[in-house]
Amino acid sequence: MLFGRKQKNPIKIADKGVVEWKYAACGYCSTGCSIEVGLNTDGKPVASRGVADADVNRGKLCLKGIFEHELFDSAGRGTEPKIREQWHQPWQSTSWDTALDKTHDEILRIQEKYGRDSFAIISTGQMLTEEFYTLGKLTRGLIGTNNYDGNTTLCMASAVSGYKRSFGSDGPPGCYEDFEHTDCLIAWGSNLPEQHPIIYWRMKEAQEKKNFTLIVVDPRVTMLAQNAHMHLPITPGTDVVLMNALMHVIIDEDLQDMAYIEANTNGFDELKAEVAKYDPVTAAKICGIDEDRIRHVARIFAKSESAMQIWTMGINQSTHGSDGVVGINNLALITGNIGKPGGTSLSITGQCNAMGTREWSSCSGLPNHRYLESAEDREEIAKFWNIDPEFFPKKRGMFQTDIYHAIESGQIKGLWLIATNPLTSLPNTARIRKAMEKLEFCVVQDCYEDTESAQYAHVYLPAGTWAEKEGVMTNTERRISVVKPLATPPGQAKPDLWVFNRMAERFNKNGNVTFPEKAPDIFLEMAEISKGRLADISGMDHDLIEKQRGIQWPYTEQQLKKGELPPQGGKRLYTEDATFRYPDGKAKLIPLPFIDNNEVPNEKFPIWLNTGRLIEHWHGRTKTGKIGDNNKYSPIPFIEINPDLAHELGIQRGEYVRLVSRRSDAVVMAQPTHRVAKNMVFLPFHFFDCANRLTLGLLDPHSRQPAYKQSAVRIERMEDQQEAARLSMEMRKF
Ligand SMILES: Nc1nc2c(c(=O)[nH]1)N[C@H]1C(S)=C(S)[C@@H](COP(=O)(O)OP(=O)(O)OC[C@H]3O[C@@H](n4cnc5c(=O)[nH]c(N)nc54)[C@H](O)[C@@H]3O)O[C@H]1N2
Ligand SMILES: Nc1nc2c(c(=O)[nH]1)N[C@H]1C(S)=C(S)[C@@H](COP(=O)(O)OP(=O)(O)OC[C@H]3O[C@@H](n4cnc5c(=O)[nH]c(N)nc54)[C@H](O)[C@@H]3O)O[C@H]1N2
Ligand code: SF4
Ligand SMILES: [Mo]
Repeated sequence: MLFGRKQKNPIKIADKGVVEWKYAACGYCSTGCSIEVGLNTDGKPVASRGVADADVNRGKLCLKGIFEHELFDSAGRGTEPKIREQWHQPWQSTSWDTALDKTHDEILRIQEKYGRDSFAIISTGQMLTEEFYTLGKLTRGLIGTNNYDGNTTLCMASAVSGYKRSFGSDGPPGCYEDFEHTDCLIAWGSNLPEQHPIIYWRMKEAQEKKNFTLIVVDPRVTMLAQNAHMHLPITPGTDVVLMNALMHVIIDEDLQDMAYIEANTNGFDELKAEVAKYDPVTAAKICGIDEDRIRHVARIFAKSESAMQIWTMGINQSTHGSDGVVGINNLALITGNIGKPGGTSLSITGQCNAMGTREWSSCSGLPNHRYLESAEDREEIAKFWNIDPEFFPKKRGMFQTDIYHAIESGQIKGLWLIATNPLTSLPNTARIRKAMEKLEFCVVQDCYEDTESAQYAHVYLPAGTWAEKEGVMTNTERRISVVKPLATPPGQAKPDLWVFNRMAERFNKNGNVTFPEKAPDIFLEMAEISKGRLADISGMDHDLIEKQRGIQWPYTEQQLKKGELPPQGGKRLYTEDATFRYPDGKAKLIPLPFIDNNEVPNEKFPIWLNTGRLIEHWHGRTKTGKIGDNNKYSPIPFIEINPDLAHELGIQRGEYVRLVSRRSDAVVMAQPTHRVAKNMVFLPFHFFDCANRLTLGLLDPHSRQPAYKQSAVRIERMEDQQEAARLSMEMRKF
């Protein structure tokens, strides 16, 4: 029977007058959906739709992708370069030449006065790969500061560090197709339906067909948790304890894959000795998951023919984020679940090109996972770029999170921010503000001029974004997709690549280093130095990538010639014939003693503060805050609060409350929901000067990634609701 009416009205979609559809890949999250943007007779982008024959999204798009064409003429876009002597003075419009000359001169002045590393450059996961590569060449090859890092330290650093420690190299070994082959999936700290809606759809479709066991580890009842066979509402920050306990049970009951362990790993005995300390009874007291459930999950996981794990920020953003990743890899390795269909340890990445920056930006090293610490790697790249190898530092410089501390202490005097907005995204923003005020020179390169960080800039460079530019991006499953320009940047704004090339001219006076102007040519240069590496892309070029709607690396020249791989590239790493990247080809099993070093609730600050995201918004909302169809869902900062806690505190739905942490306070609206337990609130971090006023952000010792998900607050009722509403308004710039 049909609900309601006998005949359904067909959905009517307004005719936007599209006369041509143009191809791109989505510029928001790391899922890597293929999009077509519809242009009307004036060539104006007026609609977006999913590409049916793209393997990733198979015609689907989420709420962000479907309105992405509205970005091009959204409010706040920067249209001309700007300049001023002091950060608190009014801006003056200027020419590109003046803005770039000033930036060049200030970089040199600061480096000459205070040393090469006193000028820092912070990049992003939201540009195109050729832009990353060019910025890397400029920074490492000509400017020469070692304090060059990306916002990926806030995001993927723990995954990178964990992969390196376990496998000897970064690089997620699995793919989305693994969902179709697996018998058991553990999702650690990942809100897949909201943050990667199309990966979720791929997972859900596979699950409906195969009904594999889905286990979700997350302190909140996310939509993923609601759909799971088992939801483990873990005590925040204690995942490593649960991992150790699962391995304890597996080894205790002899469920490990000894043949795989012996052939492919080192360190089993040391791991066994460590996990012996984490019997389920002891572990349950720390991680809050009862002992029987721990045993049950361990058995299901180990006995599954193939079992996979995915994770996102619930693991990475912790004081033991890197250990959490190693723990996931340990679990996968001892059960032989790497490199086989449905058996993998797949980090779900975040930003559209977080992978591209890991591979090509030279932020923590040199291109294509090469190390500054390796003389051979330095020699190879110096020769290729035509520079003196001695110009390269011999070890990596500061992480992004340490750069701000160095500004605070006066070691760093100048900063170039590219496509990142630390005033909203870094923890404990009061401290970041103070640091920014101390800079002698700051240049902000952003597609929007109304970002919080631009407040502290002396020069603003207006950039193009997404499909105003040309280049490639790599998604979570190592798939490279191409973006072709279908609009021009507004006013005088320019693609980031153009900006880097113009800066390079200023630093490359003798012309020793070449900087190709066009993205397809830069790609060929990258392909050349990728030969024989893990991320070998020598079989690809822009045209082939577009034709295939994305190709997964590795895809080599030889494979292209022999037609060896399926046309979409290499699905998995570390398959039977491949080896891990340590010299002996074996992976490392690493013991993980748990150190309880988080900020935890106490009498004065009795509530856990958990921060994260919503489906409709993107980070600091520079984009989605301006798109009505996204912004309408949550235009104001709010917390998820347990109804019993709200009742106890005398707080009604829709009232404003004050959250107070040891750092500062924030005024937000209360939205009671059973998604969170009585001792926790969840606060989306999308709003300006809000969530990160409160967070502590202790750093992971390996990855230097902040623990955004674990801090402690108290909640105060506010009598004067009108005043509260005004204060809360201040926390949303748009
Ligand atoms: N709509 C939208 N999509 C996005 C983004 C966006 O801003 N908006 N950003 C992109 C980016 S850059 C990223 S990095 C990803 C992030 O994607 P996710 O990591 O999936 O998103 P988050 O909301 O940050 O956090 C995920 C979950 O971690 C849980 N968590 C908190 N503490 C713990 C803990 O101690 N243990 C465990 N196991 N879980 C915990 C939280 O309750 C939350 O449900 O999303 C990407 N996709
Ligand atoms: N409390 C809390 N804080 C968090 C997190 C959390 O879960 N909780 N998550 C962390 C994570 S995972 C991440 S990834 C960070 C994100 O932190 P940020 O990188 O600071 O966030 P965005 O708002 O995406 O900033 C990107 C900036 O680049 C601009 N931009 C976009 N495209 C382009 C382009 O093509 N060119 C140029 N030049 N500019 C462009 C945008 O306008 C925006 O100002 O936040 C981190 N902060
Ligand atoms: S899932 Fe991610 S890549 Fe796909 S349309 Fe949504 S935001 Fe874009
Ligand atoms: Mo991220």
